[in-house]
Amino acid sequence: MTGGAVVTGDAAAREGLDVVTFGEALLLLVADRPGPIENAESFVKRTAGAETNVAIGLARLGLGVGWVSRLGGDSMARYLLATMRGEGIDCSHARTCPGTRTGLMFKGRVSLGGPGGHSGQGGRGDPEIEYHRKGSAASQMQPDEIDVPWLTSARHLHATGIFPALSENCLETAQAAMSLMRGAGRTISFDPNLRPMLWPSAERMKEVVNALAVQADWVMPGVEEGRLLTGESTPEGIAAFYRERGVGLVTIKLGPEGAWFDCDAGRGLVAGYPVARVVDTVGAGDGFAVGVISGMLEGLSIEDAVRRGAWIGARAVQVLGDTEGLPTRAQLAEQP
Ligand code: KDG
Repeated sequence: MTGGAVVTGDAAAREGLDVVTFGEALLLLVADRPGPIENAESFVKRTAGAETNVAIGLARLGLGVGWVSRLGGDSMARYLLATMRGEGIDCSHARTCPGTRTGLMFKGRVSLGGPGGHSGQGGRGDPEIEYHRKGSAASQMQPDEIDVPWLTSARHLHATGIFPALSENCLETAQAAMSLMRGAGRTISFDPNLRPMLWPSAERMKEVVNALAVQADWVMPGVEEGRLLTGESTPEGIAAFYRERGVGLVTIKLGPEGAWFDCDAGRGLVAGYPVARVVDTVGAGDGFAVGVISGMLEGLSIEDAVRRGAWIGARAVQVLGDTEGLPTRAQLAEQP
C-alpha cells in the first residue's frame, strides 16, 4: 500500500477472505417525518453505502468480508468504522485520513413506499436523498493503494456503479480491482446502482457502467436501470444485452414481481416475496445482492440463490435503514 498521512483502520487483517468490496461508507441521517427534509425535527442515525450494505449482509451470514475505503478524521468515520468492525468485517484496508471528511447523506421519509426506485426500479415511493460527499475521503482513493496479495486472496469481488462515480481516481481504482480479480481467476459481481446525480452526464454514466458491467461474472441491474443502460425494454432483452457481451449470470430485479435470471443453465422468473408494508426501498438491491452472492458462493443452484436474494430484498424494504433487514445465518432459516 502507498499513501500519505494515513492511519491503518484495523491491525488484524484476515487472510483468505470470501468477498472484498471497495466503496464509500456514508453517515446516514433519516428524517423523522414525511415531507421535505428541511421540515424534519430530528433524524435517525444509520450507516449507508451500497458496498458497505452488501459487506454487512454477507458478514452477517458468516462470510469473511474485507472492505477497502478511506474515511475522514471525524466522528462520522469513527462511528462507521466501529459499526463495520462490529459486524465482523475486515477493515484493515479502510484507512482514516486526518484532514479529510467522511461522506454524509440525508434521507427523507415516504408515507407510503412503492417498489424501489433508488435501488434502480423506479417506484413512486422513493425517498428524497441529499448527499454531502463531494471531495470526501473515499473519493480520493487511488489505484496504487490496492493491496494486491490481500485482494486476490479473496474468492470474490463485489463492485457497484457508485464507487466509480465518485471521481476519476475511484473509477481507475475500480477498474484496477476488477482487472486484478479477473486476472487471478476470481469471480466478480456488479450492481449498476445508478446514481445520475453523481455523474457528469447520463451518457458518461451509461458508457462507464456498461464497460464495468461486462468485466463481471454476475450483473444485477434493476429493471429500470437495465432499460436505461441497454435501451432494451424487457428483462429478457436486458439480460441478452449483457449475456451477448460475455456475462455469465444476469439477474434483473423487478421489485414486487421478483427477479428474472439468465445464465448458461437456463433462465426464468423467481417470484417476489409478499411485503406487508414498504417502509423504505433504499438498500433493497443491496439485500438482493447479499442473497445472490452468498448463495452462489455456497454453491446453491442459481435459481435458489436468486430466490434468497428476492427474500432478503423483501426484508430490506420493510425497515427504515439499509441494513436492519439483512438477516443473520439463523434468520436465513426463516426463508419460506
Ligand atoms: O444502495 C443503497 C445506497 O444507495 C445507499 O446506502 C447510499 O451509497 C449510497 C448512495 O450513494 O446512494
